[in-house]
Amino acid sequence: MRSRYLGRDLLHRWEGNPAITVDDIPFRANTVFNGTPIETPDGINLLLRIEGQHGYSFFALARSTDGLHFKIDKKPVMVPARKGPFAEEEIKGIEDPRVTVVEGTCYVMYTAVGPCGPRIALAKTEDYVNYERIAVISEPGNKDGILFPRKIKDRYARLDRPIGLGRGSIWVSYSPDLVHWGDSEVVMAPRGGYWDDYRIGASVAPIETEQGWLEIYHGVKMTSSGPIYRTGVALLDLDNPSKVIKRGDSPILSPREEYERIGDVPNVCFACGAVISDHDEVKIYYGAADTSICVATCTFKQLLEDAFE
Ligand code: BMA
Repeated sequence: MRSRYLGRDLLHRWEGNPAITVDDIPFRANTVFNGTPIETPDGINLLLRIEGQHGYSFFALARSTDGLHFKIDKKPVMVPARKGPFAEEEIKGIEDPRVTVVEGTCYVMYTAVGPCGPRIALAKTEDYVNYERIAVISEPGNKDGILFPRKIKDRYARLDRPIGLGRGSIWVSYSPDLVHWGDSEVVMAPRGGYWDDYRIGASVAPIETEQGWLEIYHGVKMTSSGPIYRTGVALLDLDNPSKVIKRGDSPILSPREEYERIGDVPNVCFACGAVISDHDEVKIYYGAADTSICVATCTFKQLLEDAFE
């Protein structure tokens, strides 16, 4: 069937994009990107990845009542540990936070960049300002760790992206206590010839639906002028997420606008979280060109149905 979205994106870009740029940051910084939403009784906060002028990344908090217009706290909320057991692991910064609330606790999985490369780490917060580190939970060479919003068969579950043979695939792992992880299985690999043929990783915490876990992921295509990061969807089995029920052929968002094409890393739309309103409107937050944070929307029905056309 000929897709209704041929030649354009399923997601609708917010007219006010980019929602947050470095000009909105109330302290010196190089750039801001890859923010993850946290729903609060007062609205939607974003935990932002900020790259300082020194070159490494840390997190700041942006607050909003409408999920579109944000005000950023005057000081960063989480910076790389400089003493204690996490210091060595975060020596080159902390990146790409993803928030999931599980059984009422707000967890942040993030990338800790240490001397041997990126590892997945886990922290939790009660007030979005103070973060308690729990553990580093992967070996080096892993990124894009995201917790599922509930246990699966009595165990916590996460998606992540170990780099095997230089090509990252999405994997699932399980844990009884959030610290010890195992029973890892591959979920999806890059697809030769497609928009996601070089590398893929989970982007948004899996969304539970009656049909399965809806996963919004990123896929990379390598070109002669570098990678292109796009966003797509897959549906995973509720009891066994390593089983892919279906996977969208086409991306739902591709870099097209100037703010997605031009920046520190060109041609990047890198989602890090989504919020679904009571009216079934989905807001997806994504980093554009590693230089700003943008918002794109669609209806839940579009994500579940049209995205797989
Ligand atoms: C990925 C991550 C993201 C980044 C993206 C595009 O590997 O490191 O933080 O936005 O590359 O540069």
